[in-house]
Amino acid sequence: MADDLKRLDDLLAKYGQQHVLAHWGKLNAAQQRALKEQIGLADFSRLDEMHRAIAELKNPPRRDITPAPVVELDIPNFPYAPGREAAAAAKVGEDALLAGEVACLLVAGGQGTRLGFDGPKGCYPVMPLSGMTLFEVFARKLLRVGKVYGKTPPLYVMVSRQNEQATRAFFEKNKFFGLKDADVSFFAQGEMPALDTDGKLILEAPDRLFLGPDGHGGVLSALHKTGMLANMRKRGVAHISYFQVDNLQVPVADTAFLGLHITRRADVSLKVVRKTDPAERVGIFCLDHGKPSVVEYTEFSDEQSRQRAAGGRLAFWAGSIAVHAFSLAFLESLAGRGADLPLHAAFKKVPFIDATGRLVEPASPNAYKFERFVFDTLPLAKTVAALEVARDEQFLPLKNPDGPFGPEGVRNSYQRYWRAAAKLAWRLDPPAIEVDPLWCENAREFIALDPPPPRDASKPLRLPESNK
Ligand code: UD2
Repeated sequence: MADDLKRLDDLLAKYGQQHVLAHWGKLNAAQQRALKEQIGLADFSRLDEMHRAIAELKNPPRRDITPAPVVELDIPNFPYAPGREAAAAAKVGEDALLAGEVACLLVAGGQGTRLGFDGPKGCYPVMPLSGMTLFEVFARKLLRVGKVYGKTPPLYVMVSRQNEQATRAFFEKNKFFGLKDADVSFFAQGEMPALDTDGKLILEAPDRLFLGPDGHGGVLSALHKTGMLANMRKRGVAHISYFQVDNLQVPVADTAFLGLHITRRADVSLKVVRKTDPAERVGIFCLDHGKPSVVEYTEFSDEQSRQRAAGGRLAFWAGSIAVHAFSLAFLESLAGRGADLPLHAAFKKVPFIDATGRLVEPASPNAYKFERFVFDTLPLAKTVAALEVARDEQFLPLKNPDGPFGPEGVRNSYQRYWRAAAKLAWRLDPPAIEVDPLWCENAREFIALDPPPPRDASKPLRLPESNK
């Protein structure tokens, strides 16, 4: 072991990280092996990239931002109508679904720290009357696509080391919510270490470096490394519908959006909602040095956020809701180049062990964590298409323990939307409402389905009533 120790020490010395071995003498053989393995797997060449990301956080690069073109809503009032170009392309999206060319990609590797829920966020019982979980909602949305188009798109779920087991077990326990298990694939994203303010790697235990999920942008290398891109290609997939685990109202395979993406021959497409409050904290779709980009709100000055265009609306109004379509060929070409998306640093609280080996929970941020963002694919694309969608129809993320994006806030907004549909269809206002995602996707479809009025409109309403 003495040789081993010398070799590790030499390697770490090259990068100024010898403190990683500070507790070596107190470790048993198994712990020493574990730490040695972690060090062996660590890609120290990334330290330069991490330092660059910290430098960019402290001194953001100069941006040259201008508004970007978006296909806007045709009818901006409830129950809304998508932009004409997208509506006209919906048939192309339907054909892609009929041909089995679409896969759904759900990113669910985040730690959901803000929500404070003990378990993967997708296991959260979010629906107002049934308590259905987010994962089941998405599964039922997929089953609906299968019912309408004859083919259920395969589902690829990105998980992380922290939640992979719990996520798989939840799907298995629930028999994949009616999906075929062969149509559901889980794959784990990569991890990144954290650095303290002296540039030292953080140890979370005497025998373990801290490692956290590498951000939703880790999806690119994870799809490649785990063989999922090849798996998609083998299945005949050409287009990928990407969404986040927190968005209750997201359509999993929107034909107008997919149609626009395909007819424009876009590499990446995205959905945006209209920002009305300049201070809203969402990434903005814009051109940066002429290239389509999503720029975090933190990189906008107050003046830019408030800038008005002709007609008085916000110049930078297009808030990204983190819903994308990707062409498989584009993701394959990025993976083939071997280049990862850029790293972003964030200054966070990261528990660490002190010189005595005791775990310290810091009261304020103490270290840099690193993530990649999936929207950094935009500037790499030859063509990008952006579609405006109605906020209450398609964007309802569960993020926090309370407030508008907490469970109660989300259930209230959900019910406000569907009660508006009931009012339009029947002139009735049920006290509470839940709509089975397998039955109906949005208020326009609800009205087209022309369901019979409820037997008793004074009671909470679960639709369709035939479900009971
Ligand atoms: C993201 C966007 C924001 C807006 C918002 C919409 C960023 C930096 N910001 O904010 O502009 O579009 O979403 O809801 O993206 N995830 C992983 N692995 C990870 C980290 C996250 O799979 O390592 C997943 C996570 O499970 C979730 C999604 O990515 O489904 C979003 O993660 P988040 O909650 O960190 O994003 P947020 O709210 O900061």
